[in-house]
Amino acid sequence: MRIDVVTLFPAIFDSYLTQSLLHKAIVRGLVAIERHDLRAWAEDSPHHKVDDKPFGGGPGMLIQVEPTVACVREVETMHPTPARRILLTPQGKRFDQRLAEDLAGSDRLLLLCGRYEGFDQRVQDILEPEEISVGDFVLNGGEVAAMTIIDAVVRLLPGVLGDENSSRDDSFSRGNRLLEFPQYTRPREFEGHSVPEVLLSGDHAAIAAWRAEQTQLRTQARRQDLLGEEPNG
Ligand code: 6GU
Repeated sequence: MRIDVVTLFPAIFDSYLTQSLLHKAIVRGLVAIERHDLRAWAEDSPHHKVDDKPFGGGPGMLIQVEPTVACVREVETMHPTPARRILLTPQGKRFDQRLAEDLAGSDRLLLLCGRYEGFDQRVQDILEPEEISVGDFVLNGGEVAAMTIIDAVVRLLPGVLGDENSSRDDSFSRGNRLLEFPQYTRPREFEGHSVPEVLLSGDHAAIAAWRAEQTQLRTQARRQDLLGEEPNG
């Protein structure tokens, strides 16, 4: 998969792309992630300004249509694979595991990160991106949302996770829309808190039954909304 990220703050991604799982996936050639600084497409060359005040008044600044459209068009020509265009905005469709699984099936994503009060509406009208939000709260910009999407999608790509920690049984994945059961490792006892006996019993059927029960109890207590949903939907 190739992921192009258009942003006013490419450096926000620096440490994220050079650590841990993401770094390994990039080094192994399973994903290529390219950042593009929108300011490089600014009309005004000394200041590289890409924002202006909203017509009709109101607080804040909007990202302008000309540099954004020029940038997206040029970035798309940098590679022959057609891109699925995504604009990160709190007005978008809510991101979830099902959408992550859907995006993981694409060969190329183009993520457009907004800042300030957002983009001139003509960016959406002309480029017709899918609009995605990562939740009902407001971030200072789309960069953290873009990293959220990249993180959720890349771990689903074939070969990124080893077999021993496959994403198949993750909470919210297609096969499993419930919360995960609690897990324990050594020591068996810490500050009076013991590991449940059943997990030390070696009785695999009893362990599986306990875990299934914990999954139900947790989901019931915390996320009743998940129990109403049909699996594999
Ligand atoms: Cl995608 N962007 C911003 N700025 N805020 C958000 C968001 C996106 N998703 C939730 N809040």
